[in-house]
Amino acid sequence: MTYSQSPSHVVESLDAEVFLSDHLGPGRPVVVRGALDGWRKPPPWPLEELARRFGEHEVTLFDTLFALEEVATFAEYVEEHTGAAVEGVPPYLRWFTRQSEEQMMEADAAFTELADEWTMPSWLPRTDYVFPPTAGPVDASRDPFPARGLFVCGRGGRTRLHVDPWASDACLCQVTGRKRFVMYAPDQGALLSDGDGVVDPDAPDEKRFPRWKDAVPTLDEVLAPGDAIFIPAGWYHTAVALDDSVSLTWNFAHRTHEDRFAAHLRAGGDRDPVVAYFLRPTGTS
Ligand SMILES: O=C(O)CCC(=O)C(=O)O
Ligand SMILES: [Fe+2]
Repeated sequence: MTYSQSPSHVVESLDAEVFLSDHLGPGRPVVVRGALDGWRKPPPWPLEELARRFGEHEVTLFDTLFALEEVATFAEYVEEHTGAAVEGVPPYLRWFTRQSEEQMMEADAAFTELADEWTMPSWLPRTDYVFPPTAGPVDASRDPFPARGLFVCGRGGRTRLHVDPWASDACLCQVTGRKRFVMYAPDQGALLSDGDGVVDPDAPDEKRFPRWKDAVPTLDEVLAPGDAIFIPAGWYHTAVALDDSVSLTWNFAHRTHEDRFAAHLRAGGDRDPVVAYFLRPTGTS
């Protein structure tokens, strides 16, 4: 019997050229161990310290997908939903920088304060994004990106299986705690989705998704503090925090995928408020 070595989805280091040719271009996920080495404030960032710094800020709490459930202060969240005593599935603190006109509770001030303490992994492109549109050098630690946020959840917090919007790729930096990530390739979609929704593998509706168990994940890995993961457009992914967790994340479309992003806009994607916000004519706010 012969078998070909499947390409590795977990690496100990990565350079920009290989990222472009093997991951960003073809749309292949990758976990990079130690990707956050060199941060001025090395992971893990203790939650208590973040609570001391940002405790008074109002933040948005979500369910296990993206439904806004509650507004609380950062300190209230850490107090009520993290630590040893917490049981069950806590709400999920997703604190986004500004990405639409109507957004509540933006994290911009906190990101400005944190800007010197972290940096985008070195293998990500510095220039030539189409979403947000930028020609010159950018760094997600300083510059706006869609869905750029500080994600905090107590142990057991999770994000249900989904595909990210905007035909966009994403990067997630795991800063504090361990997080299990499971990913399915886009071609598993016929098994995982009925067009209106996606199966929840933790509470599957077998009638609605009778063949979901035939879907095979490509990646099932535990991220540790200091790791980063690349989530290509169209990939199904779900995550669960194995410890109290802090992640930094953002979405983007790079010029490499300009045609795909343009097609998304033509198909009506330009009416999305986040897309409209980032593509608004310059000179307006
Ligand atoms: O880290 C997580 O919980 C998943 C994040 C994610 O996939 C998202 O926000 O789109
Ligand atoms: Fe996602």
